[in-house]
Amino acid sequence: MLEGLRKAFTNLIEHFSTTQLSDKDVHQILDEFKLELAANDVSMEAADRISELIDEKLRSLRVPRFSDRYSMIRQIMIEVLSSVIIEISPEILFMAIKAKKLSNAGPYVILFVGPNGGGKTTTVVKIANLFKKEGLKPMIACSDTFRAAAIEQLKALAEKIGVKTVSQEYGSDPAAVAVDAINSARAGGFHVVLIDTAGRTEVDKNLLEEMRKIKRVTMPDSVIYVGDSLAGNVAVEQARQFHSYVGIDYVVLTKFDSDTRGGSAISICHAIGKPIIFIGTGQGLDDLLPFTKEFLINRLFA
Ligand SMILES: Nc1nc2c(ncn2[C@@H]2O[C@H](COP(=O)(O)OP(=O)(O)OP(=O)(O)O)[C@@H](O)[C@H]2O)c(=O)[nH]1
Ligand SMILES: [Mg+2]
Repeated sequence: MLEGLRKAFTNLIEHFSTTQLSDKDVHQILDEFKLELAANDVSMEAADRISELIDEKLRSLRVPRFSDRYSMIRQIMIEVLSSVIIEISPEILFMAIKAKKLSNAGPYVILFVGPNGGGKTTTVVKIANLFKKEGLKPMIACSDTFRAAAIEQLKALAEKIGVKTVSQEYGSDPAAVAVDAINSARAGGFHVVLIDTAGRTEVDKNLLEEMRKIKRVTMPDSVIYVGDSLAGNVAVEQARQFHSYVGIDYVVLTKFDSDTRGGSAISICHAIGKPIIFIGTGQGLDDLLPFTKEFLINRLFA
């Protein structure tokens, strides 16, 4: 995992810490570095920004005699990467849900959106499981009324963790299912409603419109975008489109356990300016980790 990115940064640190370089050399090395980033799913825009920041910091770097140039340069890379990645602690979300619970203003509503097969349904259940562990009462709305077997899949997973679901027939209005769930959650004293939706591609305007309608009708407290870390630059474009259509608050990146190149984490943050809250690390319902800058930095600069 992340081997390519790690190599790109390690090479760069070595180049800059062992040689006295002319401006031309610096530019050439940074150009090669950008290509390596791009080969590891970092978008060109994000790669440009990272190189620009590194260049700026290198220019103002003064290395005192006898000090360790290598670790100073390594520190620059860490600072640059930290400034591009956006993290948020799940605690913030837990606290927002608990605050709404205390104010008796009805359940906290979270709308999950994302492309086909990105991992929405699994992630909804993983997060509901976490909420349960936090002492909250979650309910799940089966608002994917579109894909064959979507409702059965969600119900079977929710049953494993003992979380209640609300569903209607296939083909029914996903917004109506969500409203139904919110009403029964309110009546039953549930604290949070997680709305699972059908996967859609960023080019399918009808489905994107439908997603907008679900948002308009349910007025969610948060919208979580579930993206596939393996989808590379496609994931970035998708996130951008979803963000412009519905507005995203948090990102979950799934399939981090697979052979991800890792760049999409950097690119998505850069493209939409929203934080990653969790990463999915497997198909099991406990395979979810809070996302932190340290997670990435430790793996890239260990
Ligand atoms: N390895 C791995 N597999 C995952 C992860 N998250 C989800 N999956 C798998 O990815 C596949 C698709 O997951 P779903 O949760 O059904 O994805 P979805 O976005 O709901 O799919 P649609 O409803 O068809 O759009 C399933 O086989 C999941 O088990 C993850 O973090 N790691
Ligand atoms: Mg699904």
